[in-house]
Amino acid sequence: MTGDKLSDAIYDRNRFVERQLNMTLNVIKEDGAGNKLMQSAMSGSGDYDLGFDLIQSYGGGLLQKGLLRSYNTIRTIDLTEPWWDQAALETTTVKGQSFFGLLDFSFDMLESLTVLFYNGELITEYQLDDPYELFLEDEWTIDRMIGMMEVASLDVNNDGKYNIKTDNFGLAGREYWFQPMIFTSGLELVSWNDQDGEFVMHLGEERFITVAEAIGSIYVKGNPLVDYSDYDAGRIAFKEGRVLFYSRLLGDYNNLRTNEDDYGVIGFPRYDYTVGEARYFVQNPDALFLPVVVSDDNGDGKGDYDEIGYFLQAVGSYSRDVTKEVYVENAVIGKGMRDQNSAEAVRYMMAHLGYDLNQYYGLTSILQGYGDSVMANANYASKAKALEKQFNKLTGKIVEAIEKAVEKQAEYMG
Ligand SMILES: [Ca+2]
Ligand SMILES: [Ca+2]
Repeated sequence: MTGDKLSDAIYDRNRFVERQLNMTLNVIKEDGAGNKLMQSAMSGSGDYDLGFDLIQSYGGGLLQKGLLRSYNTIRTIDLTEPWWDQAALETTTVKGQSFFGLLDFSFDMLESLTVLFYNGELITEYQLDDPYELFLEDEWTIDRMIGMMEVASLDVNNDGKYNIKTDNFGLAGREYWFQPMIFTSGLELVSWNDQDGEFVMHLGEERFITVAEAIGSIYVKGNPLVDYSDYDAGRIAFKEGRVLFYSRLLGDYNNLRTNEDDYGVIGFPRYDYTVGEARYFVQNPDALFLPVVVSDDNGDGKGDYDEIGYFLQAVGSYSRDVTKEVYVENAVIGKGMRDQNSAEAVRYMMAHLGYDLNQYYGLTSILQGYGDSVMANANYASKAKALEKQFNKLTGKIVEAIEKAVEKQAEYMG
């Protein structure tokens, strides 16, 4: 027992599940989990039953090498149970297969949620609208945020230049591939079309370009209201009360606890309220990965997939009922975010998570192309055209890899 409520709750959970299932959880912490899992699966040694690492370290590599098994094939798992993240399943399931284990287990998808911290003292000082009130009134838009950023930006030392180390900014922090406001605006850069059996890139579509241009008007190179060139300096500037909005992951509240200013947490704003439901972007979370070869500890001559399934169902169910609430109350509400409104905003975001297929399937060049257009705030349609061939080639390979995986998995299904 460590005295930390969340650690204790996770410890209790693991012991409970071990007793219930008469099993022992052997957790090995080492760097490069993806590589270890790959070696284990390729050699057939089955040293690991599950891997846990960033999704970007698996989707492009292990999946395409045919070394991952989808959770849909495990007889003892019911993916419709609520502890499996239904938004993640809906977004990342391709050809009926889901390879990404995002369930109530570690809460890393909550830690990796992109949010805006805001400085409450600056809101008061400049007599700005409270972002939470705007959010409640369905008026929390990109335009409103830009208006507030304009008020809060100031060339403090009056040298005609904006420097994150000396001046005041509307927004600092990380840009997360310029994705958060795509998601809050009800859009996504890439999706899977199950009917046509293909991935679709939305970069060149009219509504997407309209929203991307609004995002680009914030992040375009040279905009004095914003600095995302130096994350450390941005954090310091926010702590020093020189930044109105600070863009980070929810888990970063740990770094802000010494902040003497009053601060709140809000989701990114959306383009407008006419189309689509807002979702809140989860940046490259850790997930559980199931290799194509696992151990046979009970010696029945078959890989222990059924047993792994029992484990995931038990750990997911217990986490959802007990551990998740400890996480929310202890970590999110208890210390970092004093304001009850922030806690409410966070709860809303947690119920509307958004996941990006580019990160799951290794389509980094597509993200890069979109990012380049945002930084220039131009050429969206021509960039989409230029990327089309590459996109079709890359995604064609993914579809092939998944089809191969389905064939291999049939052995287990019998
Ligand atoms: Ca200056
Ligand atoms: Ca077995």
